[in-house]
Amino acid sequence: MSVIKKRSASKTKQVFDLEQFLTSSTASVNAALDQFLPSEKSKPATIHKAMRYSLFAGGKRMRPALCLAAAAACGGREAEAMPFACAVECIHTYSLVHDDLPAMDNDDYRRGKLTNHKVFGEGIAVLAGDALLTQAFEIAARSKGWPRYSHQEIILELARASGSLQLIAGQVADLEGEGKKLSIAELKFIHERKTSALLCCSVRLGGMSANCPPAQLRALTDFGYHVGLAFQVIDDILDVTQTSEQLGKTAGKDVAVQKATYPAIVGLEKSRQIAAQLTARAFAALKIFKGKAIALEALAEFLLKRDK
Ligand code: GRG
Repeated sequence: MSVIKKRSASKTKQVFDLEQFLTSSTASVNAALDQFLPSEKSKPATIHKAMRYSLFAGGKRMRPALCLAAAAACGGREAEAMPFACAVECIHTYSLVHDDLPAMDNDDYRRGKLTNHKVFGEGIAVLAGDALLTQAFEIAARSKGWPRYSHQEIILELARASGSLQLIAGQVADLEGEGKKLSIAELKFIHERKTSALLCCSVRLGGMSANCPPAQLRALTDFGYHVGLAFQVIDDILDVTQTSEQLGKTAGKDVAVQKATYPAIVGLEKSRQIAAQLTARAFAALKIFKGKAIALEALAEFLLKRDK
């Protein structure tokens, strides 16, 4: 059953205009990122050009959207969640820039454009990634704190999600797993850290920006965790079913480097079932919002059905 608004949607069921939400949230996030980042002319211009090149290369802005949607579910305002929406996008973009480096995945295309190191060279790409990661913490530190959530907790949230026990842990396990036969449990360990941790952090920060009560934060954590896992299963499916043009990055890479993925271990059909089950778990977590989390529901549905 879809919650996303369609032309023929029934009048009785609550539906959500996700297209309008994404168009508007992407525009606001892009404008805010433009304000938060040093201008291209700031010296040395090369690093600021490189940071902006990848940040504004045309990502889907799913983490910011999840952050803003979580804030809305908790009755918060977009402006209060915006610094965190931008911070998570900076961390995400840093991880992509570094992931594409020759020492990692060695990719030539990302977000439909040449990768950062192909345009600016490896040294600047490493530094652009470093600077984007640091920028995220500066943005969060400049934001305001809330009665329930201090700056310390907010910074800790970002540090944990991007540190050596989460995002980096997932990347390390991913690199070390190449060419090896991994179990489903080992693959889940990678997905939880490489992908789910930052998506979950995005949702949690949205709730925290609305000063949400603990029960709502627990529900958002449950939602973010399952949506994050589903996101990576779908990403693995798209890698084998879509073209490089559709994805804006090299398709078929996982098979080429013998990466353990759900499609490789359980096949495409079972992978689709697993992604749908994870999304259903995410939906179930939103019950306590009693219909106020419709933007999150629509995003979870969209992420399950996405084709890029
Ligand atoms: C510290 C040297 C060094 C490297 C770290 C942590 C890391 C590199 C890489 C993270 C691993 C990674 C790229 C995980 C994949 C997550 C994922 C599915 C990304 C794609 O997200 P989308 O589809 O991308 O939202 P867009 O471009 O739309 O934002």
